[in-house]
Amino acid sequence: MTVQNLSNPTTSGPIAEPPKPQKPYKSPVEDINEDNLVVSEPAHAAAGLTGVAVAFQRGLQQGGVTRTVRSMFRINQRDGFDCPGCAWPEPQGKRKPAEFCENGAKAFAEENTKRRADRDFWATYSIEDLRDKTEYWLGQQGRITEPMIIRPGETHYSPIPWQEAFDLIGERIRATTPDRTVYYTSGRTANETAFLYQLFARSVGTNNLPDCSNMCHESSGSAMNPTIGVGKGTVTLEDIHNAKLVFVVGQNPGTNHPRMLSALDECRKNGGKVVAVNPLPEAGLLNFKDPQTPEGLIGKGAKISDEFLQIKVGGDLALFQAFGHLLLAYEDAAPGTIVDREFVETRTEHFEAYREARKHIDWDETERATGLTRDEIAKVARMLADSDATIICWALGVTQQPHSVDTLREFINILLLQGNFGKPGAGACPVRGHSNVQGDRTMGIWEKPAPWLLDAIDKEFGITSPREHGYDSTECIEAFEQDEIDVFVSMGGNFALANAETERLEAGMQRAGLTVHVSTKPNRSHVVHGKTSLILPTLGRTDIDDKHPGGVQVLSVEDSMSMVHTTQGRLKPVSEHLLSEPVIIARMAEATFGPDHVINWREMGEDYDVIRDRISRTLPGFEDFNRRVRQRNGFQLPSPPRDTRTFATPTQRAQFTVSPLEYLDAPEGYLILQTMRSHDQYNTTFYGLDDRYRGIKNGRRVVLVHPDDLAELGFKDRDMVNVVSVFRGEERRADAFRLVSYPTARGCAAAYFPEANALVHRDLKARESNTPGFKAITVRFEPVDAPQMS
Ligand SMILES: Nc1nc2c(c(=O)[nH]1)N[C@H]1C(S)=C(S)[C@@H](COP(=O)(O)OP(=O)(O)OC[C@H]3O[C@@H](n4cnc5c(=O)[nH]c(N)nc54)[C@H](O)[C@@H]3O)O[C@H]1N2
Ligand SMILES: Nc1nc2c(c(=O)[nH]1)N[C@H]1C(S)=C(S)[C@@H](COP(=O)(O)OP(=O)(O)OC[C@H]3O[C@@H](n4cnc5c(=O)[nH]c(N)nc54)[C@H](O)[C@@H]3O)O[C@H]1N2
Ligand SMILES: [Mo]
Repeated sequence: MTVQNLSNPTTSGPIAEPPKPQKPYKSPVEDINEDNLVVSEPAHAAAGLTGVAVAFQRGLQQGGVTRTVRSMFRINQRDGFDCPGCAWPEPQGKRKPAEFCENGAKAFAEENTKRRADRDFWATYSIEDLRDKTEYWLGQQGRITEPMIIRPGETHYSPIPWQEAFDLIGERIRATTPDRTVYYTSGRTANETAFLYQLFARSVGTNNLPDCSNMCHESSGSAMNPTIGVGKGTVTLEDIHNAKLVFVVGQNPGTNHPRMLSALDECRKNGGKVVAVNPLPEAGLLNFKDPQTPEGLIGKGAKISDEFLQIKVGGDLALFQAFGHLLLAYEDAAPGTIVDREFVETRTEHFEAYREARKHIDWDETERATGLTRDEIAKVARMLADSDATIICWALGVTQQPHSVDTLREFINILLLQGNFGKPGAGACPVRGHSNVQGDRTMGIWEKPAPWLLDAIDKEFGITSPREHGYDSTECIEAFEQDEIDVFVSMGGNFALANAETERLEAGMQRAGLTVHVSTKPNRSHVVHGKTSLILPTLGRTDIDDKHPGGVQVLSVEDSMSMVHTTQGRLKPVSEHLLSEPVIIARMAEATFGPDHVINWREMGEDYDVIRDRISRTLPGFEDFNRRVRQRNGFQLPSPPRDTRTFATPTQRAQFTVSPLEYLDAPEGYLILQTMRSHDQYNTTFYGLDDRYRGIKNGRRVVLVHPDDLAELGFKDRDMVNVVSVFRGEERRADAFRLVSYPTARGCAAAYFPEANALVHRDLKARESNTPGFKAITVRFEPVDAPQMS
């Protein structure tokens, strides 16, 4: 295998002395100084010229002029790379010269950086030093350039040749039992990589395949699979353009899915209406300045939402139950005008139970749960009644709470009531996060695999996959703590920092025998590592993958609307020692199973067409994968609700469901805290310190609180506090945050992910999906004696 000679010949074996840097290493950035926090008025519109300017500036800082200009125009182009920014689909046919998005460009600039966390970096800083740094500082050091290892008793990571690293992994996996090994996946992982990775885990003999989806949209799948027979969205981009009414619930598209704003704008231009449901008046939900048009660059911008329901955190279940109540009341008043009877009778079940349950409503409690008035709710219920093509879009604002699955089932009820499946402009639209998180699940990254999937894998590859379910990401916290994990492999991501219960998880991870991090940049998980730890540096989306006998390789991804298409990097990698993810997996597998294994790993690492051929024989919807993925725009995976108004549930009918009312009610003196992303971060990677739309700059340890709540709790704007969460009588703490007076809904607060993750108890999670309750934290504030800010 040609990739074999990528082994780095210049490094040594175990060392006693800390390595010495060959040349002095200097960090390109200062770490965050929270005293420099600047707070200004929140913005009322997203994107526009500032966005373009910021994106190019970041690109130039990280990558230099040529790399920036050459590559920014290849984002989301037919022969270019898929934007690593988010999973929103690209418009087809009339694709603009560059579907430009500020945050997509920043994601790209981060990866495309010329900064290097090379061996001098690792020799300069000890683990103790690195543990004191913020994630911002760690990530800004740039791309990792060669495999690194730290062994028990050592203070620094030092280089290790690739083959030695693979041999060590193989040895450790063989030395333990399969159920004591875990394989985590972050959602940037491409289809072919994901397929190979799950095959590796199952060949070892475990379904321990936790993924970032467990912390993200797992609740969406848990609600949708049993009710409509699929765990994915049922709309296309065209549907968004043609809908009469689009809900955007619990989502901040101006920051996290900026290209979605173009689609909402188009929907409104076609006469559709948009309703935003959010505790925060997010800039992108209010107005949008389309950077693709001259007016958008300099003008005032277009309105995005026709109605904005400023809901209390956790109030969405109550809101959609109220919608159901009102729609049924309108139907009673004018039979045959609201409910799509033909659809309900022929395609669904349990409507009568639903109707019965929604007959009565306690308006006082509904108003308390939602923080909205009956009139505000009725106004939007009327819009629903008047629409014959409604789409509900949602994201994390409704997936990370104890009652999330109930909330999402209530969304499905509302859509079913009016027959909003399988017709133009209608359907369910969970808006995914990581650019290939949906594809990873399609490829079998799932700790609770369906039996048919394992049967198909076993038939194609001649292995016997284990049937027992594995750990999800939440269960791993406890498994680490109980010493039940010997080997933890991480395909991308930053498991320690992204998950709940930061302190206990970090302590737990350090008890594992071996942690393996396939990464592009330094992160927190690398420095709260297992007893022995490997960092394996890999190619990113934008890097060319050409060290193969057959030349350049392409990968593929699936977006939020089930479109599968290719992605291909063009840039010269920052180091000649990087390996692609499929090659890393193939070589780990070869080192684990030896060259005579029933699966020919080497062949798949060399030629991704071979992986695709085998996927096409294993997974439905991927027939003729190699040819179809190379067509213009790729291909769309089938969806029974969308394509044929059919539902692959046990009875072949969609299910109405009945859930009791539930919401988050903070006791006296407490607020409900949600955690969210700033405009200048990608999950645990911080691009910079400017949450521009919310007016928060140069600092991240802030808690946004309504001015009246601040006054009621006896605090002032900019007071320094420690945040204390309570869950089942247990407390968790996160120290030294500034309170910021902010127009959020009453009774709620907001802080940034991941600074606030330490507050999330591991049992605070969504029932049924196990997703951490990142948007459901009961907190109080303790005053800290600190100098007041000017
Ligand atoms: N630039 C950038 N893009 C990204 C990411 C990134 O970090 N940076 N992350 C990617 C990933 S992995 C994901 S999953 C997505 C995340 O995309 P989002 O879901 O938009 O991410 P969050 O920042 O968590 O925002 C959640 C929104 O829900 C609102 N919210 C909080 N609680 C509630 C509630 O109880 N009810 C309602 N109705 N709303 C609520 C918050 O005010 C906020 O506007 O974005 C993806 N895209
Ligand atoms: N409090 C709170 N916590 C949350 C959330 C929240 O809303 N609130 N959201 C949750 C959600 S939605 C998600 S998806 C998770 C995210 O969890 P993860 O996906 O685990 O975290 P990321 O921060 O996206 O991972 C960043 C790291 O990925 C590596 N990386 C980047 N690109 C590549 C690549 O191409 N290949 C490889 N191998 N590595 C790469 C880099 O080393 C980088 O440090 O966090 C969850 N945690
Ligand atoms: Mo996510």
